Amino acid sequence: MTDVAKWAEHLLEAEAERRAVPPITDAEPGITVDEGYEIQDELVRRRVTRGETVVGAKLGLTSRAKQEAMGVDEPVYGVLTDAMLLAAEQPLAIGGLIHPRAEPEIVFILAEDLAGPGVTLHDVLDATAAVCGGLEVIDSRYEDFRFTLPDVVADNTSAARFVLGPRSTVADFDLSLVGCVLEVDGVPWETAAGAAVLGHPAEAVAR
Ligand code: 0L1
Ligand code: MG
Repeated sequence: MTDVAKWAEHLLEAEAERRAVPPITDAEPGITVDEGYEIQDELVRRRVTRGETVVGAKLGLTSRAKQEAMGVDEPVYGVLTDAMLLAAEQPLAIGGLIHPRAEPEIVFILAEDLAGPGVTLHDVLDATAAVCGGLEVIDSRYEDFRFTLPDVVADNTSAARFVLGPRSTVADFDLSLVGCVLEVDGVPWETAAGAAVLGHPAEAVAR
């Protein structure tokens, strides 16, 4: 039986001390994805106990490219709190993180809660008040971003910081056709389309 409290505390300490640690599965190879989520739940409970508020959820590993890069075969979800939210013009203090990476995201701002099973892409679009582009800063607590699926789930899917762009309504465009250009110092670095996210970004939310 996995010691959920021990591993949740271990990951929170690694974050607080800005110290990358070996993946949990190095010590406990048999840990399951469900146990990973139990550790994540405990970790989030501890964040809330220390004063943070849950403000949203994040989906990770939703594109085939990212799944292949990480050697996993299913999407994952994590929890976002107000302590992770950066204001649009706020510089990111890199020194507060271990080895941050940035990811462009499509963000859904929901007018009402969704509860499964059986949520469809159209249910998601109906429940959506607005969408916006966002940047997520992930910061795995594991050495060299080396992890298995249960590890990354336990680590709240590497959640660290996020920033939101201006809002639009879903009626304005087809999200599967939305283009994304990630620039570094004004130089285009990567491009993608909304369809890279399971065919349609709302499909990822529905799952
Ligand atoms: O948000 C993401 O897609 C990242 C999920 C966790 C995997 C990673 O740390 O790259
Ligand atoms: Mg992400």
